[in-house]
Amino acid sequence: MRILTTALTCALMAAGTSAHAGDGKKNMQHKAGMKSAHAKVGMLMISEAWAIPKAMAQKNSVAFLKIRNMGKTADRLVSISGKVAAKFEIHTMKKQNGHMMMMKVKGGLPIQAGSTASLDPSGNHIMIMGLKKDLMKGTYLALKLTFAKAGTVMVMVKVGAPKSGKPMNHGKHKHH
Ligand SMILES: [Cu+2]
Repeated sequence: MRILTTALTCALMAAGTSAHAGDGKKNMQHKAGMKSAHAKVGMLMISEAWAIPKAMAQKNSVAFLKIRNMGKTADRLVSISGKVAAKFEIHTMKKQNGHMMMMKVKGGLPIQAGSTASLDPSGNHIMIMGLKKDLMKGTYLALKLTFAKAGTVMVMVKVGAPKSGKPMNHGKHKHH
């Protein structure tokens, strides 16, 4: 129920701002002070953005989010950038020789029309590589997502697992 409520709130907020946007292609992001872990760009709705807390010394972390495509055409998440780390990659997990391996998604992550691409601890994720600061629980980090068609949008990613999130140890997976 929590997910539905969040989506609904987000839809209402987006609807509220669209009247003032003028340019339909402009990103309708929330003011930085609002610290909302969701955003909208074009027909894409980003929600439930969160990252695993890590100390800078641990070098890497992982972020998750959901992208809902309310449009009639498919899009792709092609790149991610941000100030907290040197590099960001879209990864997927595959079982190889009995081990879970992470691999870079080449050519971007597809987001089919009318569906939701879910990045969660069981599969696809945003790999945050080369941390430049600690990711402390309860803080937010800004990520810029670039889509092939919808363009770019900033999303505030909450550090710390959401209540519904299962605990996991991502660090134990073999990298590439
Ligand atoms: Cu990864």
